[in-house]
Amino acid sequence: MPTTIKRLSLDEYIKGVLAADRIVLGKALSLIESTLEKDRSLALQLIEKLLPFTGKSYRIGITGVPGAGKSTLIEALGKHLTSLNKKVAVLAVDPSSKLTKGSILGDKTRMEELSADSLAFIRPPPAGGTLGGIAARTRESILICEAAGFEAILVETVGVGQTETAVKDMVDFFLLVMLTGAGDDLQTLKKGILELADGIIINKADGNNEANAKNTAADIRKTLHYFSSDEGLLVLTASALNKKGIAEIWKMITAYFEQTGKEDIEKKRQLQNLHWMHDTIQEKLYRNFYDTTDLKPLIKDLEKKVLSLKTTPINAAFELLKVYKSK
Ligand SMILES: Nc1nc2c(ncn2[C@@H]2O[C@H](COP(=O)(O)OP(=O)(O)OP(=O)(O)O)[C@@H](O)[C@H]2O)c(=O)[nH]1
Ligand SMILES: [Mg+2]
Repeated sequence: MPTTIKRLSLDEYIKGVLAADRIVLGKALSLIESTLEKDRSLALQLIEKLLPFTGKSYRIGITGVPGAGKSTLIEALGKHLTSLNKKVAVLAVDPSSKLTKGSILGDKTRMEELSADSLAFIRPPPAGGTLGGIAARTRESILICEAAGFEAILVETVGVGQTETAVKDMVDFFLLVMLTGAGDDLQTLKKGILELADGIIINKADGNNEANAKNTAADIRKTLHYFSSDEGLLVLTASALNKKGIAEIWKMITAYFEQTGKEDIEKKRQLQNLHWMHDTIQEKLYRNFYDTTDLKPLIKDLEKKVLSLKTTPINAAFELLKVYKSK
């Protein structure tokens, strides 16, 4: 692991990001992703300075089971946007991601076309760390990309419950990519995904699968009909691979922004900021608690007592918190 990474000065980061200098942008994102204390303080200063230049993008999250075609769809949607002369940044949240395997730049879908596009910027998911940590970094990365002038930020997430919720809480529009016949059609809907998704795409609607996909979409629409509060939720079919139905997806997203209105999007973002604040407190307190060296033996001791029923979990927790507070 490199011990000394050459960092730029705060001013160089600010100027470079605002000038949309890709090299500096990449370096700024590396700074954001760093967990070193001194990088953190520089990163926080950078975000503070760039804050006035943020907020002007469409923040879009894309979720779905592995292999649903999220990356392929992001590439197709990204290309559609760049064809409309819009600047697109792609980020990813994948807590399972290691340096060798990333969901967007691993040996799977590399988004080759979009990477070669001068209006697009693709950032592989940061490796490792807790979901809380990774989610916080992604929120910061969104702001940095906005300051660099990106008009649409597409965030790919792996389809794991907690990651979905974390990403939902940092975007304006949450798109669920589904497959037909994968056993995840109606079941997924029951799993509370309705509260998360702002739009649903039945992907791989091509070849023999096209009719099935259309049927699934119709079924889902029918199911949604029973949930009156979700009348606005749209269900479309697409083939990300053949770039079919992509313009319609963008129409669906922009219609959502128009219908919701600037004020309500702003309110949603303000609430998300509040959550962000509380998430940060939780994350910090949690790490601080478990990093407190003096507590470690007591934690071990009380763990044993809980296991052997010598104390209750609640009493053990209260005792530990009391000692922690007195530190
Ligand atoms: N036939 C067909 N295949 C597709 C379509 N979209 C994606 N695929 C294929 O499905 C496979 C998975 O696509 P990805 O875009 O990597 O899926 P993903 O959801 O990003 O997968 P993870 O990142 O692993 O979760 C690839 O082989 C794609 O070529 C589509 O519309 N039609
Ligand atoms: Mg992917």
